[in-house]
Amino acid sequence: EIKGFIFDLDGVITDTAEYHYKSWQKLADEEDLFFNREVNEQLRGVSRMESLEIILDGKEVPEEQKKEWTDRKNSYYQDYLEEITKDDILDDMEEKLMKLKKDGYKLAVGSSSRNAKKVLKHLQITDIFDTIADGHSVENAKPAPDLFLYAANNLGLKPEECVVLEDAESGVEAALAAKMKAVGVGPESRVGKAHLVYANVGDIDFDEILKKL
Ligand code: B16
Ligand code: MG
Repeated sequence: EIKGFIFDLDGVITDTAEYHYKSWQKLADEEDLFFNREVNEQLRGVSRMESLEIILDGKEVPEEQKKEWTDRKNSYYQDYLEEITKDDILDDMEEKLMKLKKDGYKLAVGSSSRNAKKVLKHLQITDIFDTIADGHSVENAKPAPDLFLYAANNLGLKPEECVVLEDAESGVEAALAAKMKAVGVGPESRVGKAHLVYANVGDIDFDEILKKL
């Protein structure tokens, strides 16, 4: 029986991917690193340092340099975050969240981002959630199941009682590794391993999810 929902943030509740992209692009231009939208696609749901490793593509760089680069990218990203408002909530996601809450389901955020709380604050939806699991919560990032297990534990639910909504392949894998029900948002090529797939956030149908999963 489904008792709770764990929502990924970037790509499910809001679209911060564009800001991540612009921030990495700025750093890459400054440091002469190869980067474009195609590379950016691979960074979906991936932690900050892991994202840099993907961009570096095997190129060896001293640790302090990596730290400085990820810090700089993050400062660009945080500047963009200042512009986020309630209008940046995707489609009718807030109404859907409120309906689930009213129906008695537990709600969590399960995001790789260390900026998740700041994003939620700007979107003004922090209080809807019973718990927020973010990039600070656990050691092992997605595709490890740790973040979602941490969220479920905070909700007081067993993994099989939770549905995860994810737009990233690494996130779907993490949900499956946690033995949770996975709903993918995006193309089959990316989230096809999920139990149920919707092409867009606006298509997500919670009555159908509750019936089918
Ligand atoms: P930060 P999610 C992820 O958020 C993003 O999709 C990913 O592109 C980003 O690198 C990661 O958060 C870390 O973000 O640099 O803010 O810690 O999809 O897991 O909500
Ligand atoms: Mg995501």
